[in-house]
Amino acid sequence: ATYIALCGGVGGSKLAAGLQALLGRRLTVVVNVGDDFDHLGLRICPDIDTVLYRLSGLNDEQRGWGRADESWQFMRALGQFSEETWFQLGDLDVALHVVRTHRQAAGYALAEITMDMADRLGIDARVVPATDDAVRTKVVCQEGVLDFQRYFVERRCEPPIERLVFEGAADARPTPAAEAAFAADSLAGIVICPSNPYLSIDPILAIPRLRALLAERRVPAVAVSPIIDGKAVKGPTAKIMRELNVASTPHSIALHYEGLIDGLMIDTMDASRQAEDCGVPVCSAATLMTSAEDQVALAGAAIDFMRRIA
Ligand code: GDP
Ligand code: FO1
Ligand code: CA
Repeated sequence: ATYIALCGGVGGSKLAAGLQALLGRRLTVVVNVGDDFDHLGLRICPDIDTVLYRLSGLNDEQRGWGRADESWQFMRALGQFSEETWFQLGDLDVALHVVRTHRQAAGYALAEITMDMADRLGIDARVVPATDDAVRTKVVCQEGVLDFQRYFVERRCEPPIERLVFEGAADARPTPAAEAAFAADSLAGIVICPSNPYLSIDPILAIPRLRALLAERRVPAVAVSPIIDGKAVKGPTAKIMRELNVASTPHSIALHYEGLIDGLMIDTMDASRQAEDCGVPVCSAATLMTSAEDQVALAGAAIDFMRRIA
């Protein structure tokens, strides 16, 4: 049996790591590219980077993004020549961006480059970008339209969001590897990781063919709530839900994915309070992942849940 995980960065990649531990090559991780941008001539793909580093064990646990044992000499030198220092590129991290940019300039597709990097890092799972085409998340707020990294990193998610635009998504095609993962006879289930639904999963689902593949699934799909006890574990998910006038509850997550999921996993903390009907079966589990053991345990619970509702 093979499985697909839809994934953003920091939160999603934790569950992807747990799934990889159990499934190895039988896991395809379809990763958001809406965060991608060009910076100082380099193509940066933050969610892909985060997934590659996490699944290879090179990730920095504290920061959530980038590599462990990082140093910042490049940034210090950069500051001597440029004011563009709002986005941190670590000395180790910069190699990945240079190679990706070089290969893209040579004509390789993002999926080919990413799969080669995953191989070289000894990653078992198949890590595939949602699309090879350019999808760029734009944040519409009162002051105008912000590029995603300007909003997220430079402005620290402070401007209230009015709405999000996924530029290029309507014309984007899934990568061949993503398409193949959905078409596989062996496909047994699809997991929407506990990523930010608005910033990390929606840009994947904004690609019409990917949304259709999920909507027309013949295997169970389950989402894991990124909201625990009304709060996000990390990042702006709950803040954005407030700004969009959505209650920050697992119930809202179920509604958000209506028609695209057959089950929702919520935290045991929310199990007693989850009074509203989510419209799909709900499974409660320990969804806070603070260790590799937690990641594997939650991954196992997700796979069990999919088997139960199949
Ligand atoms: P980003 O792309 O780096 O912003 O990360 P994601 O979109 O993949 O994940 C962000 C979301 O992950 C936030 O909404 C967090 O609440 C959620 N998250 C982070 N860690 C955990 C965890 O251990 N358990 C659960 N259930 N959610 C988590
Ligand atoms: N996030 C930050 O908050 N500050 C940074 O300087 C930063 C640099 C960075 C470099 C490479 C990379 O792959 C990711 C990086 N991130 C940084 C994380 C990232 O851009 C955001 O967390 C996401 O796009 C939201 O998922
Ligand atoms: Ca992201």
